[in-house]
Amino acid sequence: MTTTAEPNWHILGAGAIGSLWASHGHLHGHPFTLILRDAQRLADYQSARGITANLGGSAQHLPLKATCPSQLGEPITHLLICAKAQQTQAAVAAIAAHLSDDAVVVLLQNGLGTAAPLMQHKPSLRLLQASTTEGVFRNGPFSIVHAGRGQTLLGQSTALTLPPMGEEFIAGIARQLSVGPLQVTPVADIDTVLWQKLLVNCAINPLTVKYRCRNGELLDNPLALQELGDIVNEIAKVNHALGYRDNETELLGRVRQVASKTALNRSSMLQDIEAGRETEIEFITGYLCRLGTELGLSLPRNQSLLTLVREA
Ligand code: KPL
Repeated sequence: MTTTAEPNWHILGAGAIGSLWASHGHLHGHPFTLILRDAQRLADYQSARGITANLGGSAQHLPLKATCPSQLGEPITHLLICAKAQQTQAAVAAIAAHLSDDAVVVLLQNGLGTAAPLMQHKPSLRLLQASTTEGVFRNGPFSIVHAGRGQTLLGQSTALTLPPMGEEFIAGIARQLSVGPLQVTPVADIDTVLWQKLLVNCAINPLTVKYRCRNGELLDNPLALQELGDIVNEIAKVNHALGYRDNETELLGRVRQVASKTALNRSSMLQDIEAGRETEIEFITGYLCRLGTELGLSLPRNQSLLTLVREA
């Protein structure tokens, strides 16, 4: 599938999603280069001799191309950012000197609020955003399991008022990022996709931290289910104030559907808490609460979950 004209894509963030893309790329003749945090992490990766990936079936060892900020040579012209929202600014700052001014950058992560600071940093980047429901988790250092198939959507946010890149250009980027079973579909309105994903994450992720449970267990626990309803009630107010049409019942239906489809998942936020890592809460519930304040809405349930996760 690779032709010599294919651009050289780098992936920033070798967590579950970044490693998933790099693994499928490697297997399908599209060698992405993973950018690891620092020289120590790269040395650890080299000792592990690559990524162990269970992509359905049995685990395999994949010697993916990897580097770190201090060893970057060539300019980065195409960058897929899979770093967690809370790590994005620092991770981009570490490679900024190597990032072409007009690089194509695709932001693929949970949460909202990282795109605008990125553009302030480098105003002529060609920034696209993506959202995925591929189910993947880390089961050890440099080891991932692709547990469930999902959908990946890509588009240009209108919130950033950048020059339009055009459908054909975006379709070309979607094709370049479609590797093996990972298909990336261009969409006209990525802002709505990202917003709806944020709402689902606001409802499910912090509650799984509160109840220390898998996504599906929120539906089996009457207390958690009641709280899910209360949270969605507040979310619906913000949704309405922003002019979106879907009402509280529809939002709750969507949240319940995701919780049920991903019933056996431990949410990414719960996984972060259990591993002692910083969570994405400021870019999920924190983002919603800041928006609520700007809109003059009070969101006490979400605010108290924000506090709970910050202190967890
Ligand atoms: O996106 C997710 C996450 O865990 O971050 C959900 C949809 C809740 C699936 O686990």
